[in-house]
Amino acid sequence: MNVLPRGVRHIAACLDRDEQIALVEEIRAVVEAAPLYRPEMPGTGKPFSVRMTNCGRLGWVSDRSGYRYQPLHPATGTPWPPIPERLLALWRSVAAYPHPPEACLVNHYDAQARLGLHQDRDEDDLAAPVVSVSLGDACRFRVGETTRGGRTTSLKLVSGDVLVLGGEGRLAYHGVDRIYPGTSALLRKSGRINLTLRRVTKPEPDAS
Ligand code: MD6
Ligand code: FE
Repeated sequence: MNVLPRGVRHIAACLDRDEQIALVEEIRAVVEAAPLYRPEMPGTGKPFSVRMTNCGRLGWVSDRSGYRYQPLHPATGTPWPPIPERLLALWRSVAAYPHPPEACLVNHYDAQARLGLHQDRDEDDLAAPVVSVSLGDACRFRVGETTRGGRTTSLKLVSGDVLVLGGEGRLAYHGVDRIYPGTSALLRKSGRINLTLRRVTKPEPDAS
């Protein structure tokens, strides 16, 4: 039995099948307005194997000049579509944080795609957790400590699972080792979608 690092919470089967179906439809509409594109590694420009887009006021992007949040889609130049209400409701129920998320990164994995170990640290407000939702094919997810090279443990994330990185786990290293193709029939084609909800800016001190 794997013990997850402190602050890392795996909520298995958080979304039932009907909720997953409804969410996939909402994400389809997001992707129609803001097409998936392939980000590039800062510096080298090496393409990611994962394709990405965003919804929310801000979106996370990566290109040769670095990682950042920005209000416009890098290819279309238009604002990201809004975060679906269903995801805002999920955030309210699991984030234990009194302000709404501002960004939702949409990651799309085909059977070969991977995501290397990384920390999510491009946000100004590290008091807020990152909340992620898995849809479609299962994956092997790896999560470790807050230092690179620390101990890691892996878990299988399946469609409908939610993972929360908060508190002491907010800066835990994590990544996706592999996809298990054909393990879900949720999406029309095989593949995996992961949605990560983030608060980016620090709220005004007196606002709630
Ligand atoms: C993924 N997830 O599951 C990638 N980041 O495809 C992440 O990078 C992630 O699941 C922060 C918090 C939760 C996550
Ligand atoms: Fe991440």
